[in-house]
Amino acid sequence: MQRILNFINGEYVEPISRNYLDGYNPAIGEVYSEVPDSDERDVEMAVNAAKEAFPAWSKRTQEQRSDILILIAKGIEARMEDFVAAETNDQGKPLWLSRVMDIPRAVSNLKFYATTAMNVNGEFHKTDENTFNYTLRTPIGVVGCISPWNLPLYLFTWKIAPALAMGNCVVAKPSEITPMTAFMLGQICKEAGLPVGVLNIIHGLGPKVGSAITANPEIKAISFTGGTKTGAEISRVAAPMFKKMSLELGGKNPNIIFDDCSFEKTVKTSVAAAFTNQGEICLCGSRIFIQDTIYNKFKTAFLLEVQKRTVGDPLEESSKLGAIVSKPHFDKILSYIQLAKDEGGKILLGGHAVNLEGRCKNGWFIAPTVIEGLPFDCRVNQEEIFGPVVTLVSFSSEEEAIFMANSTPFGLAATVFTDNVSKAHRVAAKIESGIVWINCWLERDLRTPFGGVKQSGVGREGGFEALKFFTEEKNVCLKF
Ligand code: TXE
Repeated sequence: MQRILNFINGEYVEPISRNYLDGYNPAIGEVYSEVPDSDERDVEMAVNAAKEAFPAWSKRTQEQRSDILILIAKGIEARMEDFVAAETNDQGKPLWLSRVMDIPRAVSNLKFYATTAMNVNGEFHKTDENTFNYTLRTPIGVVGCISPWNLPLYLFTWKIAPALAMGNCVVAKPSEITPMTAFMLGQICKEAGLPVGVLNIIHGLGPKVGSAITANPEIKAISFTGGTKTGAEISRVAAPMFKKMSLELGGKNPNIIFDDCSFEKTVKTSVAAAFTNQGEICLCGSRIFIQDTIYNKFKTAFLLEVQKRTVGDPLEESSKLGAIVSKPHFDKILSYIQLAKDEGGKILLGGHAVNLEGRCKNGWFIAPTVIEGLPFDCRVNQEEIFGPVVTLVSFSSEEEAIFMANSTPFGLAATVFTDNVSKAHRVAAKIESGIVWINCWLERDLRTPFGGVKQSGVGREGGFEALKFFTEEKNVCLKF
């Protein structure tokens, strides 16, 4: 049984409560780790360590801080296979996906922000011959980073890297469902020479530990990724305390397919957008809108392609879908499949749990599920399922497609498939989302602003957006 510990002031320590939560390996459906059941006392300890470390860390040169982030990135690379195995055992995703996406992206996040931070400049505004302004950009102080279970180390580093790069000290909480790789990161940071107290990693329940981070008056900014309901709860606490907040929340992303698309590529990309990571990516295209002129042709080709996405043991290279991250989430997804039937949908493929033999016989697996015949505004087409479940809806006009795409409370990402460039730009401009991919999906340039509108979030991560979020700006006006 692997015991996970908090990482506070450069040391691995037990939670003050000495209590632990069960950590599951979703592929086998069994407890395999113990997760600290921390509380506000542990958060207090972490905040004190961060406060202690802040003066020296914030006074380091940018180059010194960036060098350490690069060493942390190299430390992960040196233990790549350990991190890959840990991520898959914890989250349930296929090993090959941890190896090509999650862990390499965590390394890229650290390297990207280490180098981008070297290019952050102040601004200069000359008002007249005797008056000019310059801006000073300074770190905020102690900041809180709270991350979800779908892309554990990928999103954990996506938050802590810019925070650390800009000279802040961090109290970070990974999801209690997938704590393993964040736990391993502490040792890598220590070996990289990150000074004690600069990064503190606390494990435990959201409403207990996450809310203690949100409510702690010494923590001046919160960067959160997770569900929309949780984002609202964090705002309720942090807004009256005038904390800076970056909220990356849920999605219910439309995938609009016009009849003038490059058909084969559209089918393959749509399947990837639907089922990568078991559909547990907030950017997944779960509502597929197909122009009626090609609806049946696309449906046939799409179903054929989905059938190649075998569900299996995440450790098998042949498995395209792995396990669902937790039993509660497994049950939630199955409940939405039942709801789809109740709402009059037709299950074209999947629609059930998958029972594997051998090692994974007690694991939590769901078949990739394709549903048609549902109205665009029913609950299944309006609420985030966050699993391997997509719906097919036909449309006739561009206006109808845009209207249905924009019909949900979310606005995170969208994909549009057409070879008509003016149509692509016209539709992209009208879709209510923070990200639009045209003839592609999950193409990520880390310099671009990342985030959603409506109930998909507040603020943007990525590039200079994240570096600005984790700093304060002061304008100095000089007249002589
Ligand atoms: O979120 P939860 P989940 C969304 C995704 C889905 C959700 C999946 O679309 O909706 O995140 O992650 C902690 N105060 N995105 O179910 O439950 C909790 O312990 C403070 C969007 O885990 O909200 C965990 O560490 N913290 C995103 C974290 O919040 C609390 C990309 C998230 O948990 C808390 C990825 C509380 N009261 C997933 N309650 C994007 N838009 O980029 C829980 N937590």
